[in-house]
Formats: sequence, structure tokens, C-alpha cells
Amino acid sequence: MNLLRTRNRRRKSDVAPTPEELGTHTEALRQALAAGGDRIDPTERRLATSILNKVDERTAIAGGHTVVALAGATGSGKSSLFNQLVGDEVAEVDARRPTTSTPTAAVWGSSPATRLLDWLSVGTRHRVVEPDHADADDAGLPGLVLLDLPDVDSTATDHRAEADRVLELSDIFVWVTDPQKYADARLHDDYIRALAGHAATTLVVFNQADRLTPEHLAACRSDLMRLVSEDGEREAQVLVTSARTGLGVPELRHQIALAVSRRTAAYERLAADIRYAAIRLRKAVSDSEPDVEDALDGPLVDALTRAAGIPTVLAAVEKDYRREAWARTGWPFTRWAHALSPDPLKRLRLRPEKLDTGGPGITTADVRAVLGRSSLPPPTPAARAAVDLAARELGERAGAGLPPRWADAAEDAATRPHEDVADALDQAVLRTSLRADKPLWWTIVGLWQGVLAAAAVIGLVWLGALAVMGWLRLPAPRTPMLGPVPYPTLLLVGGLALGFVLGFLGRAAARVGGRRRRDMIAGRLRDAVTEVARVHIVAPVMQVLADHRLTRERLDAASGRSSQA
Ligand SMILES: Nc1nc2c(ncn2[C@@H]2O[C@H](COP(=O)(O)OP(=O)(O)OP(=O)(O)O)[C@@H](O)[C@H]2O)c(=O)[nH]1
Ligand SMILES: [Mg+2]
Repeated sequence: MNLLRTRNRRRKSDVAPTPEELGTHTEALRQALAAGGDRIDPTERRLATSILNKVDERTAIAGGHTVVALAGATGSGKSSLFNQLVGDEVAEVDARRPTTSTPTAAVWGSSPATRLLDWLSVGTRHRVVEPDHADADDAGLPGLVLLDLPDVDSTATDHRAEADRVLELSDIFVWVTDPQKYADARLHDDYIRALAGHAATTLVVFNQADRLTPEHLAACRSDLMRLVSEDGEREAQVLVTSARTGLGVPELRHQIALAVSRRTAAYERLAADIRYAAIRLRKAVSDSEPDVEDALDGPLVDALTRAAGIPTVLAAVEKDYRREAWARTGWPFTRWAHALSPDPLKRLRLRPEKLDTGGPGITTADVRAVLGRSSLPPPTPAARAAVDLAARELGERAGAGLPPRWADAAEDAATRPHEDVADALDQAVLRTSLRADKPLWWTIVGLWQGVLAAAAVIGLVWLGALAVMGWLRLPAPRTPMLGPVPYPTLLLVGGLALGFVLGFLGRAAARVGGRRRRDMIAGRLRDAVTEVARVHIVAPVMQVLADHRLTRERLDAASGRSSQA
């Protein structure tokens, strides 16, 4: 992809980072790509990755060189100006069009810039040996790597591709144009406008000035300045030169020397590219994330609770409480009837019996949590549909206002296949203890029932003994009386009657207690189901939102915008 065609406009003042800032911005862009994952458009990711690679490669090459590229239309005089600047006939100049097909480099200074030129894949290299009497204007040229590029507009398309490739890697862009082509709209759009924002590192050269009369030249120059300004390069320098007469060449050399001596052009260019990638990626990220903090308070947990069969479990818990309460506090003479009714928790394989494992407090529930499933009925299609609906609604809420790829990710996270959720729910029910301390009133009432039953039995035996003695005509001992009522009769009737009444009250208390037990276990089970919802449905959705936020913050940091990083 040709980055030059799509470059955004940037303000000059945006582009002046220190190497440390460039490092921070680069790292931020890298983190943004990691956080964004596959929710970043693959084409944009490739673009950003190629820029990151470029930054890595360029910053790894030491030497402090500045790469200045002469680019423009065929025949504008790039090679001629190159030779003027080098002071030697290095590049081929010809009346044939196009002439230059591969780039030529000239390197000033003591270092041959071998690694840099290898990286630029520029094979033709020339070392410039500066004369001792170099004037003050040349003071900044050590460190300059000047490139003569192929043209960008000839019929040879590979010329343009090669020029674009090298321009992409260059630090300073010198646009060479001439009286015939300076107004070519396509060249303005594709290059000067596309590279606007590199004003600090862009020079526009109007060459072949010798071919115009002074009036004509002035008119063309102001016309070119207007066009360049319209391209967004308001502060770009427009220099007038003639490679034939040498007019303006010292000024061009001076301007290049100034830029090279600042030694910041490479960082500025790289920072501008990082910024450019970050701004592009930022367009596919929202300014905020939807608030789904209340996701666990709503219909999702309700739906999961029904799907987990928890109403069935709770009904069994309540019934079990009543059953056990009656067994312990009921009228002893009818208790046996309860023993015949089925155990509701056992039927669901949820009865928390102690196992004879010797381990402390291990219940069958704990073991089944590892080994298998409860016998809860599977969720009905309606319950399943309610879970799907609640999950989808959560996903839609989480994705609302997010760009499409993020919205899709949020919905996918909420509505992943829910087999694991069904299992997790079953396990959550199994792991939840249905046990609770035996109420004290069971023991007290149970004891009283024992006492009353014993009294009734004693009364019965006593009366029986009296009856037998009467029948045998034996003299009966005096039967103690409470008022008009003999003790044995009081014991029998009182024991039976009070026991019956106590049993009746116990049943009423068991109904109330059963409801309380049900509410308590309901709380536990709801917590367990809430945890399943959190782990399996809400957390993945939250993760998407957290990734989205991190991506945005990192992109803002990469582009130099304020960030909460
Ligand atoms: N009159 C005049 N002719 C020039 C000037 N600069 C270059 N030329 C001539 O224009 C023709 C093209 O010059 P080059 O330097 O080869 O142009 P180029 O931009 O390198 O062309 P390509 O390599 O095809 O892209 C040559 O015949 C040069 O002699 C100038 O300032 N004035
Ligand atoms: Mg040339």
C-alpha cells in the first residue's frame, strides 16, 4: 500500500519529538495494537505494523544521518541538482526521458552510512569528500545522505514504485519541479498534499529558472507558492534554482544544511508516521465505553437462575426442611407416616450426606462436584431462550455506540456457545452447601414430645395396671388425684393432648421455618449463579470494553493526545 497517497495533514508544531518521546509513542502504538487484537481492521493493522517495523529498523541504525530525497517529475532536473550539490557528475543526466531508474546516494561525512543505505536498498553510492575550505554554509552537511530518485510520473511504473518506496523511508523530502510541470494536479495531490505536515522537512524547488524571463519566473513562482499553500504546506519554502547556471543552488544547499544540522529530521519523520497510524486507528475506536456495571443485577442472573433449575432445588429445600422438622417435632404416634414420604433432596441427588471418608466435613455434594452432575432436570427450551436473550441484550448494550468490529466482539463475548455455562451452573448448584444448622426449637420441641409421650405411656401403663388389679379383685392402692382427676388419667390424656397440640404448632412453625430456610439457600444459590454469570458471560464482555478503553488510551498516547496512561 502506498502510504504517500493516504498521508494525513498534520500541523508543523505537532512534529518535534525527542527520541524519548518517539520511544514512548512507538511503545504506546504497539500496546494499542496488542490491546485491540483482531478487533482492529487487518489492513490498518498491517499499515501500523509496517510503520512500527520501520521505526524499529531506522532507530536501530546508529550514525545520526539524515536522509534527504530529491523527488519529482521526469526531466525536472533532479539528477542535475544532485550533481550540483555533490559537486561532481555522479548521477546520469540525459535528454532522454526517463533517465534515472534506480536511486543514487551521496554521503557526506566520515561515516559511509553502509547500514542505512543497505536498509534503504540503495546500491549506487558515492562518498562526498568535502574540501578543506568548505564555506560556513556547508557546516551542516556531514551526516547528509542525499538521494536522487527515479521520477514519479513517467510511463515506467516501476520508477514510481521505487520512488515511493524510498520516499517512505526518507527523512526530508525535496520536491523538484520545473516550468512545465509545476502545476500538475496529480503530482500535487499525490505528493505535496499527501505529505503535508512534513513542512519542517519539505522543500519545494522550482528548477530550470534559466528558461524563463524574470517576469515569467516571478509569475510562475507566486503561482507555485499559491498551489503549495493550497496543498496544506503554508510554511514550505519554495526555492528557485537552475541546475544549468547554478542559480539558487547555494541557497538549496544552505536549507538542506540547516535541516541536517538540527539532526531531528529522522525522529520527526518517524514520529509523524506513528502519529499518522495512531490517528487512523483512533477513528475506529469510540471516545467512551457503554456502562454495563449493572449487568449482574438484571435479567441475566434471573434467567440463569431459572435455567439452573434453582426453583426446583428451593422447593425441595423447603419441603426437606418441613419433612425433617415434622420428623423431629411431630406427634411421636404419627411420625412413622413421614418416614414413608420420599426425600426431595435425595431425589435430586442433592442431599448433603456426610461421607465416611474420614475427611473433615466432606459431603456427597462436594464429591459430586468433582465426579458428576446433579439430577436436576435440564433447562427447558424457554429457560434456555431466556438466557440467550438476556446475554444478547447484554452484548448489544455493551456494543452500543462502539465501532462495528468492537460491537461484534462485545456481542460475541456475551453470546458464545453456552455449553460451558450449563456445566458451570450445574457445578455451582452442586458446590453450594444446602446445609444449615439444625434449629434449636427442633431439639426442645422434640424433647417435650418425648416427655409428653412418656407421660402418656406411663399413664396408660398405670391405668392398665389398675384395671388388671380391679379385674383380679385385688385391693387397689389409693390413686393420687389432681383435683377431681386421677394422675394416671391426667398423664395419659394430658400427654396425648399436649403432644398432639405441640405437634400441630410444630407443623405451623415448620412451614415458616421452611420458607426462611428456602430464602437463605436462595441467597446462597443466587450468589453462586451470579458468580457463573460474572465469570462466563459478563467478564468476557467487560474484557472487550477494557481492551477498547486501553486501545483508545494507548492510541491517544501514541498520537501525543492527552491520555490517562
Ligand atoms: N535549461 C535547463 N535545463 C536543465 C536544468 N536542469 C536540468 N536540465 C536538463 O533537463 C534534462 C533532464 O535533467 P535530469 O537531471 O536528467 O532530470 P531528472 O529529473 O533527473 O529526470 P529523470 O531522471 O528522468 O527523472 C537534462 O537534459 C538536463 O540537462 C536547468 O536548470 N535548466
Ligand atoms: Mg534523473
